Amino acid sequence: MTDADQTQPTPAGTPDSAQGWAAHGFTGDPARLLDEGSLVRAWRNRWEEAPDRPVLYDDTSGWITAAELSRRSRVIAGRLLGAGLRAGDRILMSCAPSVDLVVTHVAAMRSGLVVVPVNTAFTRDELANVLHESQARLCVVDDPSRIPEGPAVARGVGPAVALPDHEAGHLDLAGPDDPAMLVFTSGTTGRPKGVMLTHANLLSSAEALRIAWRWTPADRLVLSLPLFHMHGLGVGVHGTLLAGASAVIVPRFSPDAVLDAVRTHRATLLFGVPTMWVRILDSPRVAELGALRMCVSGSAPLTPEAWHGLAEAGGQRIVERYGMTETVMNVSNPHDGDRRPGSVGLPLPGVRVRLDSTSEDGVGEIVLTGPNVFAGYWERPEANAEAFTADGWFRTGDLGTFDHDGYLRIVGRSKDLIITGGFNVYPRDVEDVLRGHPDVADVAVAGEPSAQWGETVAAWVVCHGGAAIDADALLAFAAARLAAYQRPRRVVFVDELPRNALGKVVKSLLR
Ligand code: MLC
Ligand code: AMP
Repeated sequence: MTDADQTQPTPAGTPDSAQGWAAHGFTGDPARLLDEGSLVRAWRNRWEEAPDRPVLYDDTSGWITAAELSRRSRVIAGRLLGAGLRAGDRILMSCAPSVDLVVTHVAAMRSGLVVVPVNTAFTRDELANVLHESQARLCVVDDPSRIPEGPAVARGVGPAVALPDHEAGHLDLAGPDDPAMLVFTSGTTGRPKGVMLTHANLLSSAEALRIAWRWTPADRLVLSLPLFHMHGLGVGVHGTLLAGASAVIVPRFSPDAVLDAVRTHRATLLFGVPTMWVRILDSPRVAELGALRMCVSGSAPLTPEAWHGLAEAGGQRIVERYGMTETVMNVSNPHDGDRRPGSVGLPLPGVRVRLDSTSEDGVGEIVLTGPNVFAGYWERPEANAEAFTADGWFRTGDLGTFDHDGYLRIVGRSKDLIITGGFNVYPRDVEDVLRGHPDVADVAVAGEPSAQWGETVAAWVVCHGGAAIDADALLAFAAARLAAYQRPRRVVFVDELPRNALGKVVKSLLR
């Protein structure tokens, strides 16, 4: 699953992905995306080419150069290896964005460890669930009280990992097929699924973006995304280091904070989720976007209204792109040429895209293959069997259509998922929690449209006969068990839930 399979036939009517690659400025063999072998070796090459170049900034650390990143990550790698961690061991990280956190992430990858990034909003129970599944040997957290007791846990305190110093020895030994990250897609109830990403997955995707977005050492990214998801880490951090460029880390997003950073540091790039772009559009400072070379939106749909608003008020034709934890980045609007509102664009270099089970109106499930596609779910053979087609392409669970010239539009999802502000909420997780309330007889959770958040979480609840429960009490119950972004914003009490002949709730009838 790590090699792009160029021999697969594609059904008639499927655009040739290689034409998309050409539109992004890439021709030839996708294997070329892996020329540097692994992400860590590629980074090291950049540091050696220009050791004095500034690479990372935050208000606490100031600027650090490539040579300092190389040196500091070696120090932390020594501490991790000195604590007994070995290549392939998992290291859980759940911290606010900072230069120190990036240094630790780089150190772990250079040591051949497998980084398990975890949402900082997760409750203690959610974190315990991921810890249990991943069997991480070390946890790097801002707040050690979030880590449950467990014999296999050595505590790192703070992103700078307070462990004894130790000689690191040889680093950057990981090969393309070695695991680099294990990312859990949900942690609330049941068994979360861990996405195994190899060094080749991460390198090929970052390299495809470097080419497509004309990312050069002259670029400076304002990075105000969480560093536990593909958007902030796989695109923002990995892409910056691969391009030999620089990033200014703004740990707490606000339009003023990012626009101040753009101005102060003469930035060229800004990446965000649609909620961020909508907030910037509402800011009186939106015209300051004009100072940037390129703005990118992803993780959830950007409405054409917001796209046009940002073009008019901000002078930016936003590049919308489409990614996923399992596949890093898949499709992007082109740097040169038509950037089409409402479309996610053309397949990125190395990625082949087709639609399966297409209906008469041209809507089908988006399936794809390429060197970006993950190595499978951690210890979940049954989930792997469902996730791939008979010919080995990954089923995204997203529904799409192609424009006549091969531009992809995402028109819906076949998976039961709510995306709010760029964070994924699995309705099942929220339903399981609410069902745990003694007065709740039945419950269904679904997304409701929201101009700012894209979708918000809502719950339809049936109470046991005679039970007198109010929405506030139920929300307080949920608040103790769910991360803030997972909590319902609205509770609707109903006598019964609409079900089909098979007894399944018909969510479209709830709203
Ligand atoms: C925060 N809250 C959210 C929320 N974020 N609720 C729903 N959805 C969200 N996304 C909660 C807060 O905890 C708070 O709750 C209340 O909403 C208001 O908070 P806020 O201050 O207005 O929000 P803020 O902290 O500013 O966060 C908004 C945001 C953040 C947009 C900056 O959500 C964010 O960083 N999103 C980015 C997510 C991301 O990186 N996704 C990438 C996934 S990778 P209370 O109870 O305290 O009032 C992926 C692949 C790909 O999908 O293609 O990229
Ligand atoms: P995650 O598992 O958090 O990586 O979320 C991946 C999902 O985000 C995808 O399967 C899509 O449903 C959604 N997504 C990402 N980018 C876009 C986009 N530009 N437009 C619409 N949906 C998107």
